[in-house]
Amino acid sequence: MSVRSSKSTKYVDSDILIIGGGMAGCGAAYEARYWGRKMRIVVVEKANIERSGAVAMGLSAINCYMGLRWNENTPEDFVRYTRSDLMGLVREDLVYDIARHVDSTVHLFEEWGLPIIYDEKTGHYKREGRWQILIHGESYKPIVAEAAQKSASEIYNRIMVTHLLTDARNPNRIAGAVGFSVRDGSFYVFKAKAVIVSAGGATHIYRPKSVGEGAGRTWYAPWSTGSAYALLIQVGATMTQMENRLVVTRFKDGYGPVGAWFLALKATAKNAYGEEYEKKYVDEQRMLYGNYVDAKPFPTCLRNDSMLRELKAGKGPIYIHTEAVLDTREKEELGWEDFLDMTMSQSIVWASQNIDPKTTPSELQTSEPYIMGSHATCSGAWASGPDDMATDIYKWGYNRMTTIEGLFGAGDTIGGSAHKFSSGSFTEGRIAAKAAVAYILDHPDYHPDIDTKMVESLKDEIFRPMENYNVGKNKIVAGTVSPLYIYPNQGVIRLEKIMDEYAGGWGNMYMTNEFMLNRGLELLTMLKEDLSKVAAEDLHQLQRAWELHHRVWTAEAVIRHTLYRKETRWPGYYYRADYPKLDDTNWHVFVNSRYDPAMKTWYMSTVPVMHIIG
Ligand code: SFD
Ligand code: AMP
Repeated sequence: MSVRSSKSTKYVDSDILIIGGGMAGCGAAYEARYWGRKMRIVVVEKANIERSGAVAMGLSAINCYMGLRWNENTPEDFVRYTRSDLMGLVREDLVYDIARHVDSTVHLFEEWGLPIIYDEKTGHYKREGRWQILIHGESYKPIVAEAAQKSASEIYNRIMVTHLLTDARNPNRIAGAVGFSVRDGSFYVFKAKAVIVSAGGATHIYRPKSVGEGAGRTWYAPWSTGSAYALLIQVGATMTQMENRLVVTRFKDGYGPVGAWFLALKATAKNAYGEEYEKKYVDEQRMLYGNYVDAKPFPTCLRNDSMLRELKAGKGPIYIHTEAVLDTREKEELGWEDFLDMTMSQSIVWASQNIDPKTTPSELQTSEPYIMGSHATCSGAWASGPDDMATDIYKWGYNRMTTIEGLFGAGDTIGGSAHKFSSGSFTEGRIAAKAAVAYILDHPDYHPDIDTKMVESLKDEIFRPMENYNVGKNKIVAGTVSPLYIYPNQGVIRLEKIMDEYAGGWGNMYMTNEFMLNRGLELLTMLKEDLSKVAAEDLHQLQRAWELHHRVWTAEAVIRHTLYRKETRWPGYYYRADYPKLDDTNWHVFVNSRYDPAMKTWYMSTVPVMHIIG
């Protein structure tokens, strides 16, 4: 009996289908229930919503909070900050929309039991930095998930969504999705009147710095596998800023975040000779990148750029001087809790390398690139903006609707709007869900029409890796090298090598050019051919196989976008050696792409960046 015929098919009907129960997905479920009281709201999650997504381990800060009730900031200020941090290019309508709503999300989190730290002197939330507040956040995700669990009609855990389904009568209209249970192997067909994709960002596209004992460790979650991008790209949704990959400065080896150390504890970073270096290269940077270097705070990518210049000059290692700031018990606790709440591996590295942060500085490094829409970066889907903010070119439908009718996105999925973080992603989920409810109410006669032949052929395709294994394993006596197939992990390693060497990974100091990108694309095309030969010995490996597919699609979009933008817009994230300057005359624009599934062709274009906030 073939593998596919041994797997039962289960149909699930919904009004709203939410794919991915992370921060944005939980926000979407909560808000969809508020507006769509009687609607059938279904969440499908590849892990278990209680501890899934980037916040699984917890967080020690909420990085997006305005403090409007205490007049701490305005949404306009936030747009200006985000814009200058992203070297001028953000969708200001989307950023503003999050800024004006995000505080109410944080207040809900507190009401639901998230311990937020207060400043005894002011009575306000204790600030880590201008936009960030401190939390005791080890249980952040279970607290937020509880609200989603109470709101959704049903939550399907351990189902990996592999493909979206468009309507049989209209290929530009969403109708559902398919996937499989990682536990019992059932094939699931979800029908929906509106779909919200909130499936997180992408790691392991580029070769990580962690190898050997630490293999697999990354700063952003290793289970962020690019589904949010691949699902959308394959049905023809327009994507934006996929070249804006994120590189973050992190504590070496454990990838501990730096925000609490720089902002709350006021630690400084110095080269091996004890010199501060961050502003050392400003004159050279201004010549190449213009007045963006004068922004306060100094943009995230330029902070990386300064560090990379210092390392190239042979002044490494770079140290963060934790020992100079942990002078009270309170600060010492804050430092340790920062990692114990959010990145335990960093505390483990300290313990295993005999580093006591009270006496010894720690090395910093820049990470491998990640693809995300929620941190200091804004890759993702091109989305319609809010009614009262968006200019005509940014508005063709409902808020946060992609260019596919009825298909919405939130969090890492949506491009053009950086610095959402956990709170902004949940908020964007709420915004998208409210719009999705309105969309359904405005189209009362719509019933999803699914092409059963297409669904059957997808079932074949989804279980093919297990079929490949059953047939091909007979050619192997021992080991993992087969003449007939590759394992998902072998595919990921090949992908990471291609991206690292040709598309501006850390192995090449984030440098690339047209020749390298074209060669990378060639090798990626060969990897794509081999995807039909991926083998999975069990359901876990089947999930890995589909995660590999999603990562490869994401990588292709990254290369195509990087090729198209002929300038170096975000030094420190990547450099086009053939266009080393930031070029505002020609490239003060968004780069958009669309893959046409019928023609199997990519189309690239640019869209103006409209400055709505002065
Ligand atoms: O300090 C499928 N983030 C931080 N945000 C903050 O507010 N404060 C911080 O302190 C932050 N830091 C930080 C952060 C993340 C990590 C990993 C660390 C430190 C170590 C960022 C936020 O976490 C991030 O912005 C949001 O979580 C983004 O939300 P969203 O919803 O876009 O992504 P998600 O939460 O990862 O959820 C995605 C979900 O989708 C599921 N999924 N389900 C079904 N089928 C598929 N094919 C699927 N593919 C994915 C996932 O399982 C997941 O549940 S600091 O470093 O900046
Ligand atoms: P990180 O821990 O690096 O993810 O950063 C957490 C938050 O602090 C993000 O909003 C960053 O943009 C911000 N941040 C981190 N380091 C600095 C810095 N040196 N100056 C200004 N903002 C920073």
